[in-house]
Amino acid sequence: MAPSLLSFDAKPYAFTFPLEHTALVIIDMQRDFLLAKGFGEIQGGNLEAVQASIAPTKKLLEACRGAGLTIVHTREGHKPDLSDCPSSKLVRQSAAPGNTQHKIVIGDKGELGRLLTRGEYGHDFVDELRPLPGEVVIDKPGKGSFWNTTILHALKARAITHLIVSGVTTECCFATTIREANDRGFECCGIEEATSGYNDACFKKSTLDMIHWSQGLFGFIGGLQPLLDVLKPLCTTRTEGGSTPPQTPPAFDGDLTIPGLRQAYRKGLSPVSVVEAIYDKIEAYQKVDSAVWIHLEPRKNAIEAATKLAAKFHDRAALPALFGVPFSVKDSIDVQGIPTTTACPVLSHVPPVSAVVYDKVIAEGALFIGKVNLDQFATGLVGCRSPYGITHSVYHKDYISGGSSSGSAVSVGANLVSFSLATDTAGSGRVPAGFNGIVGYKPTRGTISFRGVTPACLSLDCIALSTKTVSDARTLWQILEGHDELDPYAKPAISFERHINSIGPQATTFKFGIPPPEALDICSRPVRRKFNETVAKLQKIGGVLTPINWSPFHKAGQLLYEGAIVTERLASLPDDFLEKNRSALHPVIAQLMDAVVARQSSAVQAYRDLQAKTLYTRQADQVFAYSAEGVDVIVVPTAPTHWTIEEVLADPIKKNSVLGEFTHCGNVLDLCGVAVPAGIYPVSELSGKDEKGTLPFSVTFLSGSRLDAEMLEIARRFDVSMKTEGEA
Ligand code: TIU
Repeated sequence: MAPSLLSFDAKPYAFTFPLEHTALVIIDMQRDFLLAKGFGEIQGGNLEAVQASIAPTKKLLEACRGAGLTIVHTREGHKPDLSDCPSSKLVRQSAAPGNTQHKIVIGDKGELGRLLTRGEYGHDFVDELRPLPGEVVIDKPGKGSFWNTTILHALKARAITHLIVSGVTTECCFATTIREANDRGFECCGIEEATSGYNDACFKKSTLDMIHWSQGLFGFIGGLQPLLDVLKPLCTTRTEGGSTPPQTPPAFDGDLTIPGLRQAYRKGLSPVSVVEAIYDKIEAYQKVDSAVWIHLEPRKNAIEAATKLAAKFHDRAALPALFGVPFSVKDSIDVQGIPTTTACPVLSHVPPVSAVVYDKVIAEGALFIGKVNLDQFATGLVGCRSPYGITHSVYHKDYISGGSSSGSAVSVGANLVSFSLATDTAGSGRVPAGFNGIVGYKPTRGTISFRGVTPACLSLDCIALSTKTVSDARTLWQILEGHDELDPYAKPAISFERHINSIGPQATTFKFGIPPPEALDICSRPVRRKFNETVAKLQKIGGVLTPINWSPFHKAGQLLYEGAIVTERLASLPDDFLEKNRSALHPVIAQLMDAVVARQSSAVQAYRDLQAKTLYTRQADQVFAYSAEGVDVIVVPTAPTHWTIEEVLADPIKKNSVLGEFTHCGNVLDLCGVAVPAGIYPVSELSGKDEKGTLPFSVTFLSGSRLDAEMLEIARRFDVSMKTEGEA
């Protein structure tokens, strides 16, 4: 459970770092700084001095890659129009009286292209230190790496708290970056041989001494060899130049998690073997549940895609992040050339382009397997509202799969794919995850593009990710996140983020709130029991239970369906849609739509509801860590109970609404949330009948807008502790 700590000799004392929370940052190893005729030669000449760190940095990079550390490469430079280059940087030096050195400035044409200009030859990395796919590249306009870049967000997203820092130049960007990182809470250790500058004889010792002076004013400075010594035993890749005897490619062991597959692929597993194995499983599962898929790619197409992928990436040490990872897509998300039905065949359309999320995972090497079932129009939390059939929980054929992302959760829960692209408006990603023993993550709205997805309720819709583990959800989030200027609901890229705590409260303890006892009364007996166990488990892993104001969460949940806001569900449909298509709709959906029309909500009511939504959002903000009394997360049961299919069919609307008790507020209040498996309980405890079988229990972690990184880290710790230590 505790992260594996490594330690090596450094000044002013040994640098101790948690392997999975540490990144190697390589500063500005660009041609412009390291090669003749670049920007650096103009700055300081003495290329021999600055080039001294290339070979040691290469050794360091290989050791860190081998040990599986996060790798970050920074690159200094400017947009071609120089709009991000202040005059202080552009002309100060050239304006010096008597200047003969700075005859050309940033943006001017030199022999390696325009100096320090993005896209030019000189701006790019030297050949020895090129990034591999999946490594983070940060383009920075300043000397420090944190000004006007996404580096803090990228490091937080990966739960990084410790940095090993290298690169050029010692006196400039290396030192500035360590000072900036220190202010943001990172523990940094610079590596002496892996940094250099233009005037090392004069500056290097002083610069490094200043960093560790006074028992570590800004951080640590260590030597290369002691670090290599501690990393060496962790190396999982072949040493360069070493020959390996011919091996039989490993067989697929059934592990569909992203790191599990990655490891197997690196050892030579063929993606074709994975495709063959999962198609065998899919065919067998059709007999268990025939309602999972709306469109299944023919086996031969998937094999062809896997074959092409294997040929494209033959260097198994340099694979893209999702190489050969099979996935399904909720059938409200566009895939070019394949009908998007939204489980309503009359509305089906064949999209000319794919949704942004689909393109992004394909670009990282993921393998598309098919499109999966959902509650019609992504409306419902049950999985019983589709003309393509009713899916059931992977745990029990009589119990619902949950919805609306029913096929997404089942395809992951039944081990047919590694992940599914889904959506979540009122709980559609979280509830089915809970009913199938998987993770359902709903990031802060507007941080992943919604372009190419048929809306359910556009101003509240959100992409959701169905995965096996919290870590997989986090990996996908990092790939999918990004501002889409063509998505009107996209949030701007983050410019300000809270500091991190490398050894402080976030690393060891966290504060969490739960609903008050009366709010939990709605839960079934096993859900209450398992929830109490979860609270105890959270306390065991460092959670501090803290009282919260539950009222804004409860009221926001009610606002979703009991006010005027539900009318937005009609806003994405043509005005005469209901009259024309009523008979083609699923009867429960038709009944729901009729009820919305009958409500005749006025514009006055709609504005009152929007004002209430704003008020509750502000009140919920107060609950999270923005204020001193704030909690890091709220923890709720994902759903209050688990219905049978029969129970839902007998009372479809009421049974559905109960399920959203703890999810409805999520998008109304602009929260992020992740449902995580939290054990199982006997079916008999729920039904009261003497019967065999188990059902999954799930808790959801909720946090404030854009606090995804913090929330996922707490959820990940819980997920890992459940998997390694079992239940409380
Ligand atoms: N001028 C100088 O020595 N360095 C830089 O401008 N950038 C970095 O140090 N990378």
